[in-house]
Amino acid sequence: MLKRKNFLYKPTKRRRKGNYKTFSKKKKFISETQESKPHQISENEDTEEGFNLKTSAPSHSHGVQPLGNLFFSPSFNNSRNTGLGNLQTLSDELVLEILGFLDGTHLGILSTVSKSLYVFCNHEPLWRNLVLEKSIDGFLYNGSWKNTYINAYKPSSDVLSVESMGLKVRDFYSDYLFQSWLCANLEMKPEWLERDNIPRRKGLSVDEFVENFEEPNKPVLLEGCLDNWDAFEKWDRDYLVEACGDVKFAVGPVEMKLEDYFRYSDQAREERPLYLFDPKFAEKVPALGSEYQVPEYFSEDLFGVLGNERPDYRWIIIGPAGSGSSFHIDPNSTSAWNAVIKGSKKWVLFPPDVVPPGVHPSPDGAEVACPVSIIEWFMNFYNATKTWKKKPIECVCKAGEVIFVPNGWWHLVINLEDSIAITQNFVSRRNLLNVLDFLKRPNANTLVSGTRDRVNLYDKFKNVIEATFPGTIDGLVLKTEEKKAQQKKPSFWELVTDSRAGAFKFSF
Ligand SMILES: O=C(O)CCC(=O)C(=O)O
Repeated sequence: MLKRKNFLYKPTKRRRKGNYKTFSKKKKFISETQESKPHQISENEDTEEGFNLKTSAPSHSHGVQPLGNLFFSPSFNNSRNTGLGNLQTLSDELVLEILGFLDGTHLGILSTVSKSLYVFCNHEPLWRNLVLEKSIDGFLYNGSWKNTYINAYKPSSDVLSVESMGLKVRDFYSDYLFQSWLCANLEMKPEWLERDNIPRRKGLSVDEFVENFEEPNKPVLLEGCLDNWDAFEKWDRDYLVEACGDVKFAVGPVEMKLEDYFRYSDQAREERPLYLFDPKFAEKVPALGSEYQVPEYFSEDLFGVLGNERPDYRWIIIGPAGSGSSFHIDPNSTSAWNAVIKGSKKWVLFPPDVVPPGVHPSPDGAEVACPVSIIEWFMNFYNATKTWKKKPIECVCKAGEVIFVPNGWWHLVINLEDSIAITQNFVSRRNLLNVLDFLKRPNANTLVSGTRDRVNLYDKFKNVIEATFPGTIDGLVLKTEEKKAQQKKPSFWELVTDSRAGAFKFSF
């Protein structure tokens, strides 16, 4: 099965920040008199905190309110607890984890037991998991994951059709479920898009790029690189659907026709929309591979010496607004470029020595815990960066622009509109030694990605490089050592200050 791009830090563990003070104000979120309005933020309303809901149809909240609102409720009754009985002591995450073991029929039946179980059993991610588990060959999205499941698998229970009407429950308070709903329905705040501190260059020479950006390992946004791409002129949804026909592409854990993917992405309102991210697109539809060219800055790609045995290196990326990639470092210590063909993407990048707030890599570097969704990271952690000395590099990369992502940099990307992009990861002489060091790590079998032969990749790559470009590795090692020695050598001024300090010492 094809997998989405494997990153150095695989975002496998997810967590939600517990307490959301900003949502505890009664006047914004509760309304006892308006049962049909679960939170007193209405569509497109600007709240005091400046949050805007998406204008298109929001997903179903089933009346869930943030926990803080309970303290303003006259009855002080949380139907979340009364309807769970003895299970009420379990956290929301644990309840959902347990419900995740049920099939569609049993989820449907359980949802009729109490108001609380109705809300939990209709939590869309449960139905999404059921659909994705069963639909390796794709699915036909139908307004919600639950409807999609019912239409595709027609589980044997009448209760399922009743529940798909989407009832609203009174007095149900849960931060976890509320935040899940909110993150699926929030627009990006304008202030999250304001900072634009990346260097932008047009018409840069390759030498200037290497000297000013690749060698010092710094990001840059390059304009005008796509001007001659057929893809830039031709690729839009209609063209791609026509060109790709029944070919299926990797979308999360399943494979889908483009037409079916767009049907999903047009309707989906969820925290983490499925992203089309396919490393074999050019083999599947050769025309796609020939309609773009690697920009001249990135033409050296030493992994090319491995031919078919090279790790995955190029992807077509398609996703709706709100889809994207949460914080990660790119695979195998490679650098990357990412070209936006349609739409636009917000980027936030941190240098290798700064772990982004809210992100917790495991000590061996194989996994990372981060917020459930990208919007959640912006809501809960983005502000923290304002007071940090080392500010992230940020930008909005628009259609026609290419961003250079240097190796080892943490980055997060969110699509601001429906987007189509191409990205490639590469090894040049500037990062060859980093890549070799990475492939040689003792836990290479868990860290190396995009290829089956993880353990032997180091030897294979090193041997072919030595045979193809004799002396290159030794030359680079020598250069690096000289650089280090140069950095260690005290400068003239340091020598002068030292000798003066010494002089003082002696004169005492
Ligand atoms: O979602 C995107 O376009 C960015 C993808 C990305 O971060 C990557 O390819 O490393």
